[in-house]
Amino acid sequence: MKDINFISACSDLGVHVCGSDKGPAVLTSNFSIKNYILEKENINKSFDPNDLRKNEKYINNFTKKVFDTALNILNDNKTPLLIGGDHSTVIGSALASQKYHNNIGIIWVDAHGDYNTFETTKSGNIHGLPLASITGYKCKELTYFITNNFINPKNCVVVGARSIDPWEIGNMVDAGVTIFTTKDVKNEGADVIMKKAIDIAYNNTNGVHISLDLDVIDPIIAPGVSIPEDNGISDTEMYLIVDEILKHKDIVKSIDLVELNPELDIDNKTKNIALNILNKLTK
Ligand SMILES: [Mn+2]
Repeated sequence: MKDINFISACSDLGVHVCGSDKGPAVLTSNFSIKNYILEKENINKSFDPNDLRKNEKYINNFTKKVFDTALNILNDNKTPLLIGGDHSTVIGSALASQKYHNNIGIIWVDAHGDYNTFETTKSGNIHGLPLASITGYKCKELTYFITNNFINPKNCVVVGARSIDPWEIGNMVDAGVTIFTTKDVKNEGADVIMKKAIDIAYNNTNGVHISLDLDVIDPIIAPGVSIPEDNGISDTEMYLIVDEILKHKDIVKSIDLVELNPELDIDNKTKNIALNILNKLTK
């Protein structure tokens, strides 16, 4: 990890719940780190339950901006740290890292699999599709600006999952993604699971992209997320995951920290955990 530059990915277009677009401003205000602020377009966001491609066009426009920004940071010999925003915003950051470093793995720390496709999504919320998109598993519409330069799903590891749709798990098994559940983290230890994840993601690759979704943490501890899932990992376990990232600074090429929703947070609990994570990563 070289010098970090922030990308403020101020978009909540990937989910029907509003507010995660406000996350970056809340988290970056006290840092004196170069910060590329990307705003979503001023559109009427789709909330139509029958719309299974909600805000697709505008998410694609946003993804291309993130991709170009992350690539600029990498070309400048720096490390991009994207702050979301909902999880759909990282399609551009992960694929920029893949393009620049030419063959990387990815560790997706998340309560959800984010491995739906337009064929399997029931909500039409595109923040449920980014990992499939990044690993080139269908969803080609969401990566229209890139051809054949995706992260190999065999180098893709999900950590902390506890809410994966049955039709989504079929996609993950088909693609060859490795899944470590919340139970795995609790039983074996967050550090042990992260070491295993890094081994898989770094196997025959040039580095690893890390994507941290705050909803992996239990919503009693971190309530400020758009789609909370009960029985998550603790903040202590989250910090152990971050400490493992720091122990592997040489192979970690790019990072995301997403899904803080300040409008749903209680007593700044989630914000403070996110700030602790950012302080560790930028120290
Ligand atoms: Mn996610």
